[in-house]
Amino acid sequence: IFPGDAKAWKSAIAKNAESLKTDVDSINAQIVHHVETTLARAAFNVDEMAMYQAAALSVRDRLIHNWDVTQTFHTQARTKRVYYFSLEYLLGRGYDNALLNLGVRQPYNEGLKGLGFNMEDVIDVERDMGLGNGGLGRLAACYLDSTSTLDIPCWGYTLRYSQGIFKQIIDSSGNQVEVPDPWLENQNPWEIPRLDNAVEIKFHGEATPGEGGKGPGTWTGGLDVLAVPYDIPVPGYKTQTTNNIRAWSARGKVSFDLAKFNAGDYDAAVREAEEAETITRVLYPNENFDKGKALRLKQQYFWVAASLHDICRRFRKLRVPWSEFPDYNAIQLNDTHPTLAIPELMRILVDEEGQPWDEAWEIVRRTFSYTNHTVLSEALEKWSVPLVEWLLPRHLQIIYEINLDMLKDVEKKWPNDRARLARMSLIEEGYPKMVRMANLAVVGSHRVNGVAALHSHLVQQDLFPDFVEYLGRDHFGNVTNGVTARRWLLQCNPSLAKLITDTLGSDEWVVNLDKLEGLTKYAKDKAFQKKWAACKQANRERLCDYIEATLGLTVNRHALIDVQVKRIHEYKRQFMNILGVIFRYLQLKKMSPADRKRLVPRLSVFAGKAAPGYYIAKLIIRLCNAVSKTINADKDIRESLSVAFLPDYSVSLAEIIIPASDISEHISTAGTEASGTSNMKFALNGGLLLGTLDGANIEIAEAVGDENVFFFGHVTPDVPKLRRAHHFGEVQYPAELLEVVDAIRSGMFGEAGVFEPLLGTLFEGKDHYLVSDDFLSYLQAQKMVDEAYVDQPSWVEKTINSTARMGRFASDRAVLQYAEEIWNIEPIKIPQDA
Ligand code: CJB
Repeated sequence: IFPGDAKAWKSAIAKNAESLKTDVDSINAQIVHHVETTLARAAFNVDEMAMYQAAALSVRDRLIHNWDVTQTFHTQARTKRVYYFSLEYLLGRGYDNALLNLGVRQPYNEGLKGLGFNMEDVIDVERDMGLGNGGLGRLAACYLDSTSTLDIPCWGYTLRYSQGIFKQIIDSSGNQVEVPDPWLENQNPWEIPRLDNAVEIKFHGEATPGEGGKGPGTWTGGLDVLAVPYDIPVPGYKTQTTNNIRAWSARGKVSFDLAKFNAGDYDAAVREAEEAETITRVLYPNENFDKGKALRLKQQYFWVAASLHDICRRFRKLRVPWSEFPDYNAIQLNDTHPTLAIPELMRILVDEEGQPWDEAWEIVRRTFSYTNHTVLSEALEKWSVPLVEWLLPRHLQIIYEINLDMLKDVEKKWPNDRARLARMSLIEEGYPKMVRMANLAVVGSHRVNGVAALHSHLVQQDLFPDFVEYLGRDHFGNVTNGVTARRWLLQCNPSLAKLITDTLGSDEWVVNLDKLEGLTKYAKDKAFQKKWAACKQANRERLCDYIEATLGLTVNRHALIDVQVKRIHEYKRQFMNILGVIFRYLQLKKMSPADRKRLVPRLSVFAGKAAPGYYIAKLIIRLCNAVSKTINADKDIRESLSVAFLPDYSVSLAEIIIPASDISEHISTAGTEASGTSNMKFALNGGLLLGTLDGANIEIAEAVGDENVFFFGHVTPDVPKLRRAHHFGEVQYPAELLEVVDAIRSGMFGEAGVFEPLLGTLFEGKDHYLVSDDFLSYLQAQKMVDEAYVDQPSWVEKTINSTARMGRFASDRAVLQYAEEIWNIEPIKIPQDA
């Protein structure tokens, strides 16, 4: 195995491993090594950023070591691997997480102290890896953490965007302004460039179908672009397993055209390279919305083609028949974004590997499975046929062939049912015709799942009823989302984590979240309640400090903290929340100072980004800021109510906000939020939920008890008839809502006219998300929160019980369910001597 002298290698490897010892002195030596050599700095010249970089590089050395061992072991053991295809990985910061997972946070803490640095300050200079928009990308990050922790061989595949999610600034009028996210500016210690593993990806060109449509076809000519992989190691918690996220970056095949340069055409000399690099220049900043831009389709193909190329190359080395491909590879499609992988694998199998069409199709279906993350029609991906034909001519032929087979089959089962054929076709008729990516994902997979019980039901009932009939019920299922307790409790809430570990006598809950159940015993225990409440207060203070530092706003540090943080979207109804805040403000204004004092003081916290082109969502942000300006400036009210819109919501900001919350709002119109995952994080951190009967809220209440969740609003089956009532103008608007609308129109919160388009969404048949229908019930729920909070012992008991019963929302549970029910893969522990 070793070139040259095996003894020399072995001794060098052993020595090198020794340099990774975890006592404080060794750790400091490793850090100083990077200060002196990698950063080329002297001790007097080390600031917090340099210290972060050096410490992170020393952690990276450990990660790479474990990564090497893991990958070598998996390869030699010929294990099956899962490939999680996700266009987004919202990883956040890596340093603290890696320290905790590697079990070296304590010695690093001490080491840094000795070198004159404070751990929290060093952690704070790290930039988030923001390669995602919201829930979908963060879910992928949690799942990768779980696969490593559970010793399940897994690789994530994604794109390495030069610009991740934009940075949000709020201007003086309260508007969102987007500025680029320079996450790579200071170099990223968490990625390993693999420049020698680049892959060529083709676009455009000419295609001919194979004989009879099913024989091997050809695809020639066209434009080649290079895909360069960057690997991000993902450490498991206290295990050597370190899985990988491979992120592709686009490069021109020729970085510089010397002939054109010599001819004096300087622009043309670099143009091709620049055009290629555009493919991975920026993450599309839309969530739950499909814009149908050509560059996005290019991104999608570039990504899945490079990833499949990689997977197939690895598979060929096994030297087994292609029919065994699904025994070694499971590919999870995270939403429809990677659906082109289905025709691409068909192309590889049929055109390049000479596999018969029907056998290739069998391999494809056994390999892929598809997770749906939304039922919102504006988010369902469709690509225009002319666009697909122009960019990927061979793939369009393959899609047509798949469609023909399916439609013939459907026709056999349901003769002369043209309407059914039209509904199920992979091609939607119209001008232009469109390829329906979800239909393709459904037929090209062996399993389709939604992400919460209600959502999975709606996926079957509303989105794919014909496919349920055609493919059978077993083709569809549910895997309720989950979150990793490593980041979302152990890391973000160290004081509560410590209290839990001390109380349970073990930290086993970190890898077996059901163990939290043991806390219920202490829910009524006064001494324990006191400690529990003290953790919340400390987290509250931390958030108040942050608010003061970023907004210059001093708030009542004993106020109930009411949080809504997530992408800004009409269906998530931040609008209803801020209307409720205004209502509270108007009530407070009418009260005597004594009555005001009796009411539980509130701090309403908002954060979230709006897609740059989403006008109404941006107006919601503006309204939140306008309302906060008026309320926070009102001296009479200040102690009772304040409002903070925190700019630039991110994973690391969530880590500060979530542990501090008393109430968090998950108030989407019933049937619109597929699952939600922040609801799980809040409940896990001893916050109660105020929500609608939507997404995972329902299952959370089942787990923690209805008495520990504040529900309100209409249920999913009510929605169509309420929408109809709006359409026919048969709606009674509650006086409370009209009073709030009048207040906005009066100019109480600045230029009234600015908000007219937003207010317009409530009236004249436009209230698609039923804010007016749920508003009264929302206010009542808020009143119940106020009343419940007064009885502190009972409130704290609720929060303890709620944390204690959140075990089933661990991403570990979700990943194990995928492994057993969908991927057919077993955990495999890396032996000590590997
Ligand atoms: N989701 O974040 C996104 N982006 C999309 O384009 C579609 C859905 C969200 O995915 C989360 C993870 O499954 C869900 O919890 C959330 O409800 C959904 O909106």
